[in-house]
Amino acid sequence: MTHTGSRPAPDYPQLAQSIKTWAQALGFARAAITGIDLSHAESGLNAWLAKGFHGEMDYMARHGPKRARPAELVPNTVSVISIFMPYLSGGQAPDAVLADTSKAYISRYALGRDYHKVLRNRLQQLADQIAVAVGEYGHRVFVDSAPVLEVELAKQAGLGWRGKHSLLLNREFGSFYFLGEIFTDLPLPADLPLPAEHCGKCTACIDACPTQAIVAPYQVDARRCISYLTIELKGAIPLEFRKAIGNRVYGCDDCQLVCPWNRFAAQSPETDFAIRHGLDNVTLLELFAWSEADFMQKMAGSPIYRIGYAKWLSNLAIGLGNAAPNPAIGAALLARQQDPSELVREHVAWALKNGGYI
Ligand code: B12
Ligand code: SF4
Ligand code: SF4
Repeated sequence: MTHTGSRPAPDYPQLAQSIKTWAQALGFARAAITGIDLSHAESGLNAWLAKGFHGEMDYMARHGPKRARPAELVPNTVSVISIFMPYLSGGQAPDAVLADTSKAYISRYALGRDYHKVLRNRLQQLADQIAVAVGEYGHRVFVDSAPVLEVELAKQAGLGWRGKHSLLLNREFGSFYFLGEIFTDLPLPADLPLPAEHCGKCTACIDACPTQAIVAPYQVDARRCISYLTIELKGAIPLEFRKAIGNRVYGCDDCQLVCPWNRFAAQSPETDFAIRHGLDNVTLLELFAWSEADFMQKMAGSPIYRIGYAKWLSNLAIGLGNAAPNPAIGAALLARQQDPSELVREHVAWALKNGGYI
């Protein structure tokens, strides 16, 4: 769609203000606007790709410079409306789960409904509301999966600064939120980036990373990141990372958990992110006992569904192999030694050995 309405041109500053108000009414913590110049970020993206930090995420390289050039991705784009939505939904204290080796630590963003759906629907509602005000206009909504430098766009829009872990954070909400955007052909007045960043001399996120994935401030080698290893990587998790993964079976939050700005991180008002199946505080053994049918049924609508049953069992096997030894764990691992999946068999074999069961 392009902006072809026959109505008089809107009052863009007023429209921008309305968009921010509508966004908050739709459950976004905040919305802000930026232009499309990301040329300053292109060299960083290229350097990251050149070092191979994207690992097997071929899609990160596939779109070439489009990732940093919004108007090449969606022709006629002149403005980007950037939003964020917090996802924390209470539950057991993360540190307590991480410290209990019998428990499964699931990244806090994945305890409820798949955010892609939640944010995309909500962004579409915002886009539709804009259409009511201005008539037909060009736009496209994005959440996560598109070839877009979302953190950089949000930073440019003044929604926060980039932490040394590379994520967006701000003083009011910390960093436990999702980002999304509407690309549009409406020439909305751009907001300014924040005047200052507030990491100072802190390096807590870099120091806390269990696998030393933050190889330098603002540089994450995805190949070392537990989020990549437990979610994105299709094949076997390299041996060198398995002990460090501990009981993190889906994603990792350590670099955010230690961040001083997350001490008062906002809880999400979204009921869609409410914790399902007690995933905030569940034992590895309980999850490992799920059949494939259980997995498909319980994880339907969750981001975890995307990794599939074999990857799920493999991740759990690593957790079990790292857990304090216990006969019930040994028995559960032995029972899956002949699993039809080669991936699962290999991780189970490692776990049996690492846990001292064979
Ligand atoms: C690929 C990806 C990943 C990869 C790589 C992470 C990464 N830092 O690049 C993996 C799988 C590891 C990952 C993990 C996570 N992710 Co992720 N991920 C993305 C995705 C799809 C693209 C990010 C991207 O463009 N990376 C490319 C690199 C180049 O970008 P960058 O790190 O921001 O680098 C910039 C600078 O730091 C600098 N730079 C980086 N490296 C280098 C190297 C050199 C040599 C130089 C000079 C400069 C430089 O240049 C770059 C351009 O400005 C975005 C969604 C999106 N479409 O943007 C979500 C996103 C960034 N992820 C998100 C989340 C929540 C996570 C996790 C917290 C999930 C979890 N709990 O497990 C972890 C956090 C790990 C971490 N510390 O980054 C959220 C972040 C929200 C926020 N508050 O910022 C996003 C925005 C998704 C969303 N829509 O909400 N993720
Ligand atoms: S832990 Fe420290 S360095 Fe890392 S993002 Fe937070 S304030 Fe910045
Ligand atoms: S998500 Fe975990 S593994 Fe990845 S950079 Fe942060 S602390 Fe390191």
